[in-house]
Amino acid sequence: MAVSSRTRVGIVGAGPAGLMLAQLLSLRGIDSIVIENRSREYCEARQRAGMLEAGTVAALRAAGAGKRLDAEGLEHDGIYLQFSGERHHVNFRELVGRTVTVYAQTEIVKDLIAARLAAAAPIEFSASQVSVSGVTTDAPVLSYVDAAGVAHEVTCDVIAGCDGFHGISRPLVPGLSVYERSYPYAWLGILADAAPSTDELIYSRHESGFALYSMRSPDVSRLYLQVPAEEDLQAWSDDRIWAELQKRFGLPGWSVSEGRITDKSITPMRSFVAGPMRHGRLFLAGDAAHIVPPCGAKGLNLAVGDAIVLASALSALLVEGSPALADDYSDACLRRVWRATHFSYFMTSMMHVLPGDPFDDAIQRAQLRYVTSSHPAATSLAENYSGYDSPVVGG
Ligand code: RFL
Ligand code: PHB
Repeated sequence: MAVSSRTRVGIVGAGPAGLMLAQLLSLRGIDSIVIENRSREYCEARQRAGMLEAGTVAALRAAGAGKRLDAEGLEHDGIYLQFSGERHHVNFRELVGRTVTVYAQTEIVKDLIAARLAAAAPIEFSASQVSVSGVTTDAPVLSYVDAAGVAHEVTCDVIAGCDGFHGISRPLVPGLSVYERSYPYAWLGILADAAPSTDELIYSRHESGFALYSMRSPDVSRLYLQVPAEEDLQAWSDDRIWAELQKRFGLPGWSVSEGRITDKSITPMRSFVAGPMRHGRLFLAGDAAHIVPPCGAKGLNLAVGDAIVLASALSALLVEGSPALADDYSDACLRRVWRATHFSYFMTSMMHVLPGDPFDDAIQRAQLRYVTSSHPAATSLAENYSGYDSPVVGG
């Protein structure tokens, strides 16, 4: 016999989308439960995003999760774009009056989990057999087996599918339209105990391939290399990685500072948008509905944006009995998602090298020349990178 309980919102997944939604609902006095199939340790250590739009920073502050972000986040005025042996700064603060902030997704997840636990609000890690039923009724059920092996059935008003790209929620939406693009390359990412030798991120297009210089703190660098899709991580010794990074970023008198590599992984690249993001009483948010390639740093920001829009929509629906925002949820999110999908595609296509394609090579360098020399073109890049049309908490 399963243990039965009731809450207003059942949230599947304790990534940024699910945790932010839970936090925003709790600030509005709406009860929820978060069910996660991985352990807390795993969720808090999973290396992913690092760059936050201005609107995401404001939203985390408004959600009461901005204290450590304000103390430890690294605020940047812009980014560097490097190509043909030149490095150009694109200054977002000057161009659009906004900045961006480096603060790792791992830290956001830790901060939001800590807030949830401090409020003694329900969150289950290491759950198994997670399933959702009855989403076209007004009492959908979230079922799972907890870490101790006890089965639970939680009757909810609404279910939020925040369970990432490989979750169980998206397949529950019938007649989904899917738009997809894969790219013939991947990113090899490393984390290194090395003080960054740059003050802001460098996106470098080199004839050997793209490279990104990012960071996590004044002592830790996060670096990425374009590698072929399906690349074998074993083919990349630490020495080979550093040599390739030095080559792709190197400028006369400047080099990458090296250190101990503490994490190494390969990420495939994909653009994916699925809609509608709602079926009955099931709402999808974040990577469960859309994926962007990481060049341009949009994925985490989109996930937080969905959570903000969904929290307002569910508050109107469940507290005021007004369905208008919930009915508009999918369209409102998809407008923002498609803008970011185009921007990520634009950045990815401009920066990555397709060997043996001289036309592509010339087009990319012409585009890079344009965005680093034309004020309107640089302004467009700055507007998109720093966050166009970000939703506002409580808005
Ligand atoms: P997540 O983070 O994948 O969280 C989903 C959670 O759901 C859990 N789950 C389940 N739980 C219960 N039952 C099930 N059946 C479940 N199935 C799955 C999972 O364990 C997980 O905890 O999705 P969410 O919340 O939508 O957040 C999305 C972001 O994580 C993602 O978009 C970003 O990390 C993308 N991304 C970046 N985004 C940025 O905005 N800026 C960046 O700088 C940036 N860099 C990156 C990135 C993603 C990367 N990788 C590895 C994909 C760099 C990389 C390398
Ligand atoms: C990161 O710091 O992990 C990062 C930053 C910018 C990107 C992608 C990833 O475009």
